[in-house]
Amino acid sequence: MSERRDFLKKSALLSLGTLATSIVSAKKLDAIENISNEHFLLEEYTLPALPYAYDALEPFIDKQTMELHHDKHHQAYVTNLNKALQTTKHPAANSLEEIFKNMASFDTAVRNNGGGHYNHSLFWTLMRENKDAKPNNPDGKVADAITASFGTIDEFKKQFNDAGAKRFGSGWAWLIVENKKLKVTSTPNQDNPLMSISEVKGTPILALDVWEHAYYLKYQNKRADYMNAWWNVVNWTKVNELFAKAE
Ligand code: MN3
Repeated sequence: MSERRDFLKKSALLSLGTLATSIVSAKKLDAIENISNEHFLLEEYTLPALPYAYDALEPFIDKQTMELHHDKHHQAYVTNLNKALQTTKHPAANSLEEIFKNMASFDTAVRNNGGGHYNHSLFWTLMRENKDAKPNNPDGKVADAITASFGTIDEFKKQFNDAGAKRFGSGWAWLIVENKKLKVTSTPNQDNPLMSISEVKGTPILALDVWEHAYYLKYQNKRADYMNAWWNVVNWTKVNELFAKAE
């Protein structure tokens, strides 16, 4: 039993007040535990499967990087998030969205690993195979919105690449929707624009991981080369889906 469940069970027992614990039947204990489960038991987060094979993003993002990035790095965020939440008693701890809205009242482990889990889960879905290196420009409504906000697609890409390049150390570049407007921004570490503590807030519709673990095996210190290559595998269908929901 987790510490949290144990704590809740003890609280439930205490709330019975005058009833001595010795006369609470096993059946009642079960009932108390079920109530606790229903209302308080936190979700265990799990690693989502990649929506494609590890080598699907070749030659732009290599198989070994994808294996390590997904199976080791993302898995570690999931494991450590579950661990950190076991001892968290905050009433908003039941969903990542609620946690992000109340980010300042959670500890660093929840912030880093909750962000890590959310950001990577989103990131995998924002890429797709493009083995023949076909031109992969934005299409649909998001293309119109990008042109309206940034002038041209190239200007948008330039601003996005700048956001990634100028993020010192580890972090993410983002395209977000805020008050029906598109904005490019970046965050440090595993922060994201949904977090209350984020300098620029909004709903992410495109995300790029610029941590060294995302590119170092293939691109070494050349983050700009990785970012340029990444545009080939952006899943604009998914970006359009997120844009439609965020508008
Ligand atoms: Mn990463």
